Amino acid sequence: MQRRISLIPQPQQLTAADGDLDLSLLSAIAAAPELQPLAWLLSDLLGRGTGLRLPVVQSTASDPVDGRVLRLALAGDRPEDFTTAAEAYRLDITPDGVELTAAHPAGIARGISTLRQLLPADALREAPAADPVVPLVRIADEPRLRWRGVMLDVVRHFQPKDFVLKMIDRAWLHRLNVVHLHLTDDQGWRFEVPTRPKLTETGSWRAETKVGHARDEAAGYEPTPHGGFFSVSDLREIASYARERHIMIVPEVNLPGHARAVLAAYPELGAGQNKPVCPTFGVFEEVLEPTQAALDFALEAYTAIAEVFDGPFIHIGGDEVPMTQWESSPVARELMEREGMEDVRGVQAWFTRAFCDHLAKMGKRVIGWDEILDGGAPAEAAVQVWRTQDYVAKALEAGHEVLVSPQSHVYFDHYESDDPNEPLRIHGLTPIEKVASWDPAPAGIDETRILGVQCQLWSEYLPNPRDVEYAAFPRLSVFAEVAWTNPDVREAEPVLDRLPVHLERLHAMGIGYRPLEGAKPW
Ligand code: TNX
Repeated sequence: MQRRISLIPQPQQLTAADGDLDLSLLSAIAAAPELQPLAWLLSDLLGRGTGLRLPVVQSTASDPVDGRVLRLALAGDRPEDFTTAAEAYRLDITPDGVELTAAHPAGIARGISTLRQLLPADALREAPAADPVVPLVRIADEPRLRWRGVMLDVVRHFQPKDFVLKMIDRAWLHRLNVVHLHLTDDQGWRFEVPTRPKLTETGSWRAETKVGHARDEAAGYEPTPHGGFFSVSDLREIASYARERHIMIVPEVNLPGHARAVLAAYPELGAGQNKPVCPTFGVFEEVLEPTQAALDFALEAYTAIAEVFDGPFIHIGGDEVPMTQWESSPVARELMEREGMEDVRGVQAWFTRAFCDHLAKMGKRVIGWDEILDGGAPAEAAVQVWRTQDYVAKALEAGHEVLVSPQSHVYFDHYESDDPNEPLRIHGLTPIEKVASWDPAPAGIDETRILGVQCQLWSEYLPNPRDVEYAAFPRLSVFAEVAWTNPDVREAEPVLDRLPVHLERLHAMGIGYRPLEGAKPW
């Protein structure tokens, strides 16, 4: 009997034949030498959910393996890293075996995700619960956009390392390729910098989280002490876990604003009075003073994080930087005079340029929130647009590449409906249908300058992994389709029709998603 094939994201080309292949009839996973790590990972995942133990053997095209196998092969000219071509793959499942072919290992990693979705949903469990059977299909696939990301805010509420690893896995299953970690903000500094111990001794902890609104008290939010951080070894583990799955981690060190945690630890770097790590949420006026000491600090923090994460991008933040402290700071005034700046926003631009120059020397590219445009930023910096669509045009005009992530469509910390049963959210309304109908690069935009798209999970009102999951899923699944699948293919079979089958996968993985029929009391 032929099962209905419901994949998310929908592959660009899929042809199904009648019948299934039982993977237990195969003798091995045969993989090119460079694909051995992915082959072992696949063998492990298959084994966990189905009990099948396929050995991994080494093979190249000139050294074929006899019998029926699950073959992972590299073919064709190798595309550059971080291109859509690098993530293209072909997956052929016939009665003779499985062939997964790509020109780059990243494409094999994406094809493995599709193969996992072709298994019964119960094969995604942690112990054997399904037969290793897949339908006969021929798939040729390649993403629409280069950058398909999800941002985790581990600052407003710290999210433990195990949860970060889980989210990397979930991103992988949805063929996303970026996990952006928001690591520093007013409410905490969340990673170890060995040369600056007070960042984690002082800056990672807040005495209490004050409820922000009267409604928060009604919802049961109690003022509680809160904190946590990732050690260098934690970061290394996250980095290699992501690397194995060909997921790029983009770490964000948000400066020169959102700096209350830095300044609680090192008040001498600030332009105002000493204050503790911030116990409330919002935008605060504390910023770094534009001194050599503050710049040295920032560059040290960027060096530390850039040494751990080997991806090409470092996020410098740069959002919501109030100018009030600089307006009244003699040091900032002197800088403005010296550099001939007419506008105080030039002070932020001064920081941005220094960050870009420093990171370029380390072989990294900078990305920042769209506020870096306000005072001007070097054209080689990429811009993550979150405010309005106008900033997409503005950034493109100024020569930047753009990551599209508008709060109007892909902020999953927003409400999902206006039902009073919805759990407390920061504000906003982003129902899943709105995500499903989103076109991130409408006609008229030069798509070659669009890096891609990213959804955000700000955690002011998502205090633990369970809340993050409920906010993220299944909106993230639908987002992944928007990011990967071409609009004409999306229209042919609407993603919302495929979602019920996909929810069985989320359930099998233990994800506490929000039910489609509406919020349940939480
Ligand atoms: C705006 S988006 C912020 C964050 C908040 C978020 C809440 C952005 C660059 N800044 O600091 O957490 O709204 O939705």
